[in-house]
Amino acid sequence: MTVLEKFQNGDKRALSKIISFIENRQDGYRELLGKLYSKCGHAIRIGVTGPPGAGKSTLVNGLLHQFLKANKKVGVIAVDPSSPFTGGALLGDRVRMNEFPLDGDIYFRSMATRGASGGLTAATNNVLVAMDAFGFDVTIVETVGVGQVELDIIDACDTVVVTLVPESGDAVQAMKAGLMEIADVFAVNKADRPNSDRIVTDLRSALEFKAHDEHTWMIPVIPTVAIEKKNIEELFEKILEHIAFIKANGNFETHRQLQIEKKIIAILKNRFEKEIVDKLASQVDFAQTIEAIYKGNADPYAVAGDLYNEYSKDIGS
Ligand SMILES: Nc1nc2c(ncn2[C@@H]2O[C@H](COP(=O)(O)OP(=O)(O)OP(=O)(O)O)[C@@H](O)[C@H]2O)c(=O)[nH]1
Ligand SMILES: [Mg+2]
Repeated sequence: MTVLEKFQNGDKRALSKIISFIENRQDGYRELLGKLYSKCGHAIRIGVTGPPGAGKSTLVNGLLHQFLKANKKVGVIAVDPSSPFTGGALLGDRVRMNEFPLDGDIYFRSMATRGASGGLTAATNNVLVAMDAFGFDVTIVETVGVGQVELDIIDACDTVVVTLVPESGDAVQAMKAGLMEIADVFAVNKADRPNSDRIVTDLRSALEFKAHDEHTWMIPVIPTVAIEKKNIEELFEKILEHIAFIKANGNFETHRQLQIEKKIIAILKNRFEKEIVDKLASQVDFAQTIEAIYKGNADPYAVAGDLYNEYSKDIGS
């Protein structure tokens, strides 16, 4: 049996191999992804983001138990934040792996991003496609909400859970960080800590102020204590409610279609960029050009303009 056949038979080791193959962009990965694309579209995508150590993994763990109870198969991706503060993705995975049997309905994968530059959004999306095609009902992506890349990853999800803690500050800070725009559900975790009521009330009243009517999803704010599995069921239900809400009002479909458009553009950009860079590197003597610009005999706009004109002629032919 080929790896793909094993994958289609539900072999998780084959899934892991296929994910590595895609992640490493081995020869033929595009064709493979093409095949997988035609088999996906079934799994819902949940993003869980928030500051380092907010309790995202613990929350995800709690949600997994809820999904298992509902007889759902779940694939989880932990996007390693490459952060010197946490560096905990591997250990985290190990702990959770022990809790959920390898042959069960839960599958974990962490994205090897340490030291990697760029391409993380595409790689994560591709892994989501592989998990979807494998037959998971739900996929969950955990990221540390820091930069644009993480925001892009989260943007591909149907429902985004933003995790905050009592120490995260107030609603104004959440607004400044753009969290109001990306959150579909707020979890204020570590609600066992002092002053957790304050941020909950604060967020709720800030959200009330946002323009809304009966067609708007009202972002719920749920205090949780992930280590004690407190309010996890409520969080789980809000996630399902949000999915049902966007499916009913058409936003689910619109958002998915927008993701497809973004994907096509990303593939094109990637291929053009690579082609152009390769061509320039083989044909242009940059040293001479740089020297000329440095000496004031040319300017970078004119040089880039000439190169652009020359190359776009080629594309048109
Ligand atoms: N007091 C308290 N501690 C919690 C709670 N939830 C999680 N923790 C603890 O907070 C620490 C971080 O939890 P994680 O679930 O690893 O947090 P994370 O957000 O996934 O962390 P990174 O992935 O490293 O950013 C662990 O020591 C947890 O046991 C909670 O509700 N209350
Ligand atoms: Mg974590």
